[in-house]
Amino acid sequence: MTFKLPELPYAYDALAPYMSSETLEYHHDKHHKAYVDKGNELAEKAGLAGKSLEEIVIASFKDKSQQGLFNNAGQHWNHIHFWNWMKPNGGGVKMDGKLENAIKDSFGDFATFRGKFVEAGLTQFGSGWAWLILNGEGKLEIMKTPNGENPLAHGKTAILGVDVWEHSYYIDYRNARQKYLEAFVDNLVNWEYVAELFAKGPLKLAA
Ligand code: MN3
Repeated sequence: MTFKLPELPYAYDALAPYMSSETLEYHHDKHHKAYVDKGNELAEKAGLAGKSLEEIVIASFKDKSQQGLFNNAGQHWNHIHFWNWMKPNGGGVKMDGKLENAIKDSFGDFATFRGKFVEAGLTQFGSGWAWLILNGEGKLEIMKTPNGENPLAHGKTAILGVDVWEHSYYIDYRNARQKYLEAFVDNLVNWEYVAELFAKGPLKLAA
């Protein structure tokens, strides 16, 4: 077994009213579990079962014959982080000073960052993710990707990401993706985890 479904780092009802226990039960117990199960099956078939998740994401993204494995491994990586990118009583502007400075330095002010992050999630047509990434020059940038794709596959360092697949918001927000994204930034983001990833610096990947 290469991939393992992690436990949620909080109770199913801990993120209400911004994300309901019904959403978390389906999203974690059904959707994430399906990526883990299918990913294990396909990693085994591809002879990659002994590799790390990061190695499998990168290798399967490069090899177009492994699209199915990439979709599931990418989504496994995305969701492991996504659960940690949220916490009860999260969001807002209170965060580590170095991270706060990097946001101001990169976007001008927090409101501009918030607007661009929400816009990226809103304009990702169909399923996908919006990201805050740390580039090699220490600046932060916004990125969006379709389906299971992520910054890691492109050799980039994600420090925050939000799932904009309908399964992440349709129970609580129906079609109002913007309201979901605003609630994510204002009430859910675990800035401690973002600061932890920011402090690690850009990914060092073997060439
Ligand atoms: Mn999802």
